[in-house]
Amino acid sequence: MTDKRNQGQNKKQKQLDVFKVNDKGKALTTNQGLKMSEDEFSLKAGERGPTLMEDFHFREKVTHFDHERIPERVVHARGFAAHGEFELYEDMSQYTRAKFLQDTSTKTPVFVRFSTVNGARGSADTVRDARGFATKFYTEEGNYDLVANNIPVFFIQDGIKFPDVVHAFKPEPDNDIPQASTAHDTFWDFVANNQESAHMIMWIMSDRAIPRSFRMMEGFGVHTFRLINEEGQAHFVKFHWKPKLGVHSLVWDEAHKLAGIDPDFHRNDLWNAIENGQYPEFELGFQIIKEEDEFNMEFDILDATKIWPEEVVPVKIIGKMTLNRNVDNFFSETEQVAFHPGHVVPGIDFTNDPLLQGRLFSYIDTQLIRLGGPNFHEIPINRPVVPFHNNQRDGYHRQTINVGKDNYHRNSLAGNTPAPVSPAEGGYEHYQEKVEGRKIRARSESFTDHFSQATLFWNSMSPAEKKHITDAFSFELGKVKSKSVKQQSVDMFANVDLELAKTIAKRIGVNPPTSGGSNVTASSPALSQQNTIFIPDTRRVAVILTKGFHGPEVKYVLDQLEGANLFIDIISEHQGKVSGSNGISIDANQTFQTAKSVQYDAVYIANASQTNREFNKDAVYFIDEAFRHYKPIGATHGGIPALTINKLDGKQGVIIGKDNMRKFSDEFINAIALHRFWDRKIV
Ligand code: HDE
Repeated sequence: MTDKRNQGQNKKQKQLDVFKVNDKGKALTTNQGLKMSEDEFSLKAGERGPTLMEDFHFREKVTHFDHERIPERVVHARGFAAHGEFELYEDMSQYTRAKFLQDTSTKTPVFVRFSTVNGARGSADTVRDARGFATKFYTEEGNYDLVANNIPVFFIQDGIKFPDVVHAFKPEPDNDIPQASTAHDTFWDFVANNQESAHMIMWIMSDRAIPRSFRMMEGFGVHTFRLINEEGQAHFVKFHWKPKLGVHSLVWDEAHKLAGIDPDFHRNDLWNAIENGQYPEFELGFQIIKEEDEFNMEFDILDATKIWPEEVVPVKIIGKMTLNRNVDNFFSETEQVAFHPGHVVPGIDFTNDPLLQGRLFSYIDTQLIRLGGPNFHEIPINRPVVPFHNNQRDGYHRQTINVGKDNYHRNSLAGNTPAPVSPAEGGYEHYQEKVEGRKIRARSESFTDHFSQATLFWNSMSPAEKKHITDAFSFELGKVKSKSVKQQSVDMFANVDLELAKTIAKRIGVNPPTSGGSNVTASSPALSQQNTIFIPDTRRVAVILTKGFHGPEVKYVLDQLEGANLFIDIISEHQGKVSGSNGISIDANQTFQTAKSVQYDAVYIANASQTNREFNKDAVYFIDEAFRHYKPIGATHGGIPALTINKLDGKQGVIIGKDNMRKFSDEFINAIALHRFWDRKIV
């Protein structure tokens, strides 16, 4: 069984390996394979003369360079990806005939691209935004793409409005400001005048939009899809990814600062975790509704602004994805990967969700312009692991050499092949849904409740989460210049919660709404990050360590932290060797010039004595900032006085170790697992 699993997993890797080129140690050639004797000087008429047209090498090199860029994605331009594998926990044949969801003995290779939505390719990772979470499963029946987001609902209900919402959230067209941010007039004008966005906006203003890590995000297919089993029976399904590390976020001030200090924060985080063998894992879950229950929910299941509360429709966990290999080449793999919700396999089908229907048109269309023609499926990262055969021919950059003359269907020369095959032989057959109706441009009456689930979300938040949402609204609307847009927005969110709207109104200088409010009292605990998984694994700890530290005890603590799967950086007055007692020395890899507190989850002050004033000043700032971001802080021995200087003794989440290092390590690691201490009093 192990062999079979590994075969599945390695198949995509082997396919990609064929295309890998290692230029190291090789003679330099042109693209025609001609070895060149010179690559630094263009061909000139005389040493100080003009460059000659006949310099084919110069022209080839520069022309290729001039064409190195392809258009960035219209949305989701900034992304980062990794390879992995998917394994199934239990046979899902009761619901679907998809083979990769039936056979628990195979591992399906996957490629996952995480992304922000709004910003350009060079924007920062930590901006407030939804995150894309797109997975390509290279199955034995062809590629299946689950093109998901980390937020389970969307701004709009119909695909025809996508260009409008995207125009509104992108930088304003006159001056291209602001970058990668929704804190501007056109976005909020769109929101207030398209109130179907209310639920999505609550998520965007929440901590979900500033994730701590790609590894700590949920993924949601958003739309209702269909699963079809061997008997042709259909079930409605929503897809979920659940991270094994829990769902965690940054705080807004931290996200802001990280955008400058480490714009690649999420990239670094994912890359390093995989390089260090701490492979991110996500479990796949299904929420299933029977066909006959389509109209028994409080909302329309075709409406992409609605969730199915997990307490009403439980998420059944069916398998696990592990990301275990970084890409070899960002452009070839991450930039050229082409996802499409219409890449399905037998057993997975669509519904009439008008947003999904819009997507089914858009993705191929966008690849045509971005990847330069209809043969993007031949790019190595996009190739299925099974062969493809049809009568499609030619086009830009065609790679296959299709032999033979017969390139049309219904031929006799090739026995009418390639031939469609029956569902029993693996042929895809669309679900025969009965459809009836008049041609009409309209929204179904069942799509008009825009606020109940926005309030459900608000009701489900912890006090800290509610505060963050209120602050985020105040920030975003506080940046809006139009008083009318501010007022319209506040009035709109009075329909979600009157007190929330009043607080924002006061802060942004508009009239507090007097009417509104919601009579929805229900909540869904699954929506709160307070109820997620809390484990310390893979958190980053900054260790402040100066010479003269207590050798054995500090070493003991560091061993415990590493043993708990934590990543450690040692910050000292200089990089390199730092000496402690008992002849123990530790290598520092950071200084306060290279490391900032926002890059860490916790601080351990192992020793901060006997240092210069500059270092002390930086240490005070570093520790204070970590404290203000609610992070756990620990100190032992020569680190304890630093707590007193920062007035942190006895504060929540501040752990002191005097004699018992074992107890200290346990308490500190537990504190790290808790992520943040929201009830901490900060003055
Ligand atoms: Fe996309 N979306 N989208 N989208 N989307 C694209 O395709 C589009 C929507 C999502 O890492 C584009 O290759 C329309 C929902 C992800 O490469 C484009 C509509 C969800 C990615 C496109 C939506 C998504 C995209 C741009 C409304 C969550 C990045 C580049 C009808 C379920 C995939 C590209 C990657 C990318 C169109 C709405 C997720 C333009 C028309 C809802 C994760 O085709």
